[in-house]
Amino acid sequence: MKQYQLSTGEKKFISWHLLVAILALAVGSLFGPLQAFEHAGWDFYPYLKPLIKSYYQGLTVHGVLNALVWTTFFIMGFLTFNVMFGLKRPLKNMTLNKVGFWLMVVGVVAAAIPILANQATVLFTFYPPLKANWAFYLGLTLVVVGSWVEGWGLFMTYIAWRKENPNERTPFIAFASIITALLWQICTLGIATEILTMLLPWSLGLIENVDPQLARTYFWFTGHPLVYFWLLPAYISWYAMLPEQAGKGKMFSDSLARLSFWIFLVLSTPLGFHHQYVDPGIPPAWKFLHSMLTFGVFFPSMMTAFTVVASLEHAGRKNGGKGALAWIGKLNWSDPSVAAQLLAGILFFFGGIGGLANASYNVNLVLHNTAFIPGHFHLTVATGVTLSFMGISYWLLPYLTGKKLWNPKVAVAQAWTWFVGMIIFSNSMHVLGLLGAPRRVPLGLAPYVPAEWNSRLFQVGVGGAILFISGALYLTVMLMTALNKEKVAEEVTVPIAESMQDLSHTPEWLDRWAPWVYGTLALIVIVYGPQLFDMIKNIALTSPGFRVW
Ligand code: HAS
Ligand code: CU
Repeated sequence: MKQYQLSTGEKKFISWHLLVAILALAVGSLFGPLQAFEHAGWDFYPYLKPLIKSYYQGLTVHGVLNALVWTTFFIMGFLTFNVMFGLKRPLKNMTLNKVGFWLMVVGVVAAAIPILANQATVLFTFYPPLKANWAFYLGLTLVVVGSWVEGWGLFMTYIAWRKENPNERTPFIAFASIITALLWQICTLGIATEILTMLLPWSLGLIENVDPQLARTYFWFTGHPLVYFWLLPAYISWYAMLPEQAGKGKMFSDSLARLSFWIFLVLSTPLGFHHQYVDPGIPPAWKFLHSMLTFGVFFPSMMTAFTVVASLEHAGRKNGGKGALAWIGKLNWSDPSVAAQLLAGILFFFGGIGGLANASYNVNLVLHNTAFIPGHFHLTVATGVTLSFMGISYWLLPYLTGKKLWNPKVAVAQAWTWFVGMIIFSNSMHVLGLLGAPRRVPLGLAPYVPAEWNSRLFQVGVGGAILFISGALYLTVMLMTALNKEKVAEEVTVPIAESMQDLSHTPEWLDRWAPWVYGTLALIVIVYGPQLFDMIKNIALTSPGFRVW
């Protein structure tokens, strides 16, 4: 059966998202190895002085471009693709989505200028009282607003589809994409409030001081669900695309997949205090409640691990795989898209386990603000998510451009070098954290480094070097594919792993929005409301801004 086709204009629109995403990754990931090298004692920052003034400016570029820009642009492009392809219809209002996209682009440029001018060296969490130039906050706001507008475009498209198809189950990739976009709309209210009521007026000189504790609370209202906004698009691909690519496998359970997305919607936002266990202004009882909910949000990931591995096993056995684990060898490891996503999933597993350590109220006191945390998030966002997105782009770019993927063997090598480099890098970061090494510190300059850190700091540098090679390979493959004169023989088939059961087995309540959305809002009000009310009522605008760089 012939697949639904996107128009040339629609493909171009999605390609633009990819272009901005990959440009951000190209610049942002340049600084990762620089930081790793600094830790190993090979400090290149002094040579960059005319351009980049400090380690912290480099770290800000790295965090903002990689964690915020690369992810958000890739995700909005991928979700838009999923909605159109999944629902087999064009966007309801393409102009609206284009407006959203260009707002995001203007925002990125507005934020980039002060960062590059060393006027916003405040890292990707931009905690006050560190004070950046107003253009930085305005730029971030525009990125968020632009992503909202694109999200509205997706909701309108879904509603239009629903009217045309009142009794059909929403196709999974569109269903999961709409939930992801909705999660984003709800959770970004925190950061929007933080910037619009405090940081922007403060940076413009309209108010003199800020309340850092309240600002951090707003930030983490968004900051934690942000990690699921990154993760869920990768999960969409793992659930509904990867099994097909890995060997014509089917999705083990459509119902489990849908249920896990609903649980993510309900549980992602009301647990931001697990980033604030050491903050003095929040009573322990609330922190404890958020820690319990954090253990709750662990379950949909376990469901995902189970469902995806079962679907992959189906693929492996179809390919002739036998034994308890030997089927793994029969997956299509030679397909770079498959290799990248499988390796991403394997490392993500360990990132998830580290997350449980972080989430434990008392263990967190040992780990917080140590190198363990960047160790954790390089397995999650920088591998589980980023390596998966790289894997997706290995079929998506040829699909969008009609150009053949340039040298798939190099792309496979890219996935493996990322995997190996990240094991070395993140393992040594985790251990360094346990040994007490702080995060966000140019450790190469620190006079207090004990001897037992040295071998680990060296490994951080080695991991960084391998990751640098991997990043360069990725960019080469993308660039050479975009320039490739060789066209794909016929339209690239979009990998879709159908459910093993007929969709009529999926209970109808899993396709009903109201209970889940109301439940989500209610839970947020219950576990954030009282504390936020208290903090806003007692707002203490006491801290002036600091520029420590
Ligand atoms: Fe986290 C800090 C707790 C998941 C990202 N996290 C961070 C920060 C970032 C981040 C960026 O409770 C630092 C922020 C900052 O700058 O301060 N995190 C958790 C927990 C989870 C978790 C409990 N984190 C993520 C994800 C992220 C991410 C996902 C990005 C995408 N994290 C914390 C806590 C902190 C924290 C505390 C604060 C620490 C502090 O003190 O500052 C869980 O949701 C994880 C659940 C995951 C699993 C794994 C399931 C495994 C799967 C793999 C399947 C395998 C496949 C492959 C497909 C249970 C699904 C098969 C292959 C074959 C070959 C067969
Ligand atoms: Cu979190």
